[in-house]
Amino acid sequence: MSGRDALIQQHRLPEPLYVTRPALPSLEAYTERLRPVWEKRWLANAGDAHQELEQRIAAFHGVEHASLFCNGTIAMLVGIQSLGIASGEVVTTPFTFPATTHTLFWNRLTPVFCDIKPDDYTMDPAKLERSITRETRAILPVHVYGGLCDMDGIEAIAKRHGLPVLYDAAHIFGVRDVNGPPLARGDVSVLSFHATKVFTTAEGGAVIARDAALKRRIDLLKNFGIAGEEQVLSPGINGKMSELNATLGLLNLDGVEAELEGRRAVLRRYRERLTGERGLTLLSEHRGITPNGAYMPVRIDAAAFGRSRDEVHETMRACNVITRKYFFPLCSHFDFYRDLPSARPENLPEAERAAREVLCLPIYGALELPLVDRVCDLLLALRG
Ligand code: T4K
Repeated sequence: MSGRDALIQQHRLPEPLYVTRPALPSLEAYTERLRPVWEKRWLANAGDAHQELEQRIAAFHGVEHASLFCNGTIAMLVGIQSLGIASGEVVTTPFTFPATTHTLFWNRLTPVFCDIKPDDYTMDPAKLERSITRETRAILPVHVYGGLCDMDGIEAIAKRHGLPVLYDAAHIFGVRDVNGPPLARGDVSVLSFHATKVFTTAEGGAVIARDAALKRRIDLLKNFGIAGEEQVLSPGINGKMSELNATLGLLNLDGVEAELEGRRAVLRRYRERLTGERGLTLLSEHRGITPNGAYMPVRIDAAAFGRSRDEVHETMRACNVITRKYFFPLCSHFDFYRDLPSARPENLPEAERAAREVLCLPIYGALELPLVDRVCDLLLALRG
C-alpha cells in the first residue's frame, strides 16, 4: 500500500464533511411560522414577513436602509443601477465569486482589476489609485471571507476622485467593528443570504443604502420600476424576496447569534491548531473586529509545506473532507475578461498567488470540535 493510500485509510471520514452546511430551524417551527402566510395567501410583493425581516436585518447591523432581494447577485445588479452609472469603468478585484464581476458586465460597465493585499485578500489601496482613469465611475471592493477591506484607505481615494464606493459584503453578515457598523460605509453594501452563507434565506440578499432616497430608488428598481398601478418610473427588474424565503429568514435570524457563536468556536479551534505551523498562513485578524467565521481559508505555501494546495485538496477529498478552492480561477482568468489590460497576471501578482495557494476548510456553526481536530490532523499529516 502506498503512503498516500495508508494516509487515506487512516484519516478517511465515514461521511462527507462539506465546506459548509446551512443552519436551519426545525421543520415544525418553519411550517408553524408559515401559517399566517397561508391564511393570508400573500406570497410575494412586500408581504408581512418581508417587511419584518427587512427591518430586523437593518437593526441587527445598526443601519437604517436595507432592501431585501431574491439573491445577492440581483441585489448587486440593482445596487449598481441605483447609482446611475451608465457606462465607463469600475475598479474591482478578481479574487472573488464570479457574481461580483458579472454584475458589472450586466450593467455594461468595464471591470478594471486591482490587486489584493496578501494578508486578507481585499483590495490593496496602495495599488488602487493607479487603476483609476478618466473613465472610472465607481469602486467595487469585496470584503473577503468575513474580513473587512481597508475602508478608510479606499474611501479616502474615492473621495479624492469623487467616486462612489459599492461594497460586495456577501461574506460579512454579523461582523462587528468597534469603529461602527461596516455596512454603514460607502454608498451601497450588498449582502448574500445564499444557503452557503452565515445567515440564509435559501436564496436571498440585501442592499444596504447610504440614505432614504437611495433606498427608495433601489426599492423601485427591484419592483420593475413600478411606483403605482398606472405608473412605471424606470426600467426595473424583479428582485423581490418571497414570503417563503423571508419567513425562513425570520426564524434563522432568531438563531443567528448561536450560529455565529458556533462558527467562532470552530474558528478559534482552527487557529489554536494551525497558527504557526510550517507552510500554513491563516487569515489576518484585525483589532477591534469580531469575526463571523464565514470561511476558514488557509494559505498553503507549496515549498514550505512540501505539498501543493491542489494536492492537499485532492487528498482531503479522498478522505471525505470536501474543501473548496475559493477563489480559483480568478475572475480575470475567465475567457470573457482575460483580454482586459488589467487582467494581465503581472498586474495581479498577489491575487494570482492567492488563487494558487488558498484552500477553504469546513466551517459552520454545528461543526463539532472533534471533527475540526480530525481535519487539522489530516492537514498536518499531509505536510511533506
Ligand atoms: N459576492 C461574493 C463575494 C460571493 O461569495 C457570492 C456568493 C456572491 C457575491 C453572490 O451572491 P448570491 O447571488 O449567491 O446570493 C457558493 C454559492 O452558490 C455562492 O452563493 C457563494 N457566493 C459562493 C462562495 O459559494 P458554490 O458553487 O461553492 O456552491 P455549492 O453548491 O458547491 O455549495 C458549497 C457547499 O455548501 C456544498 O458542498 C455543500 C453545502 N451546501 C450547499 C447548498 C447549495 C449545503 O449544505 N446546502 C445547500 O443547499 O457557490
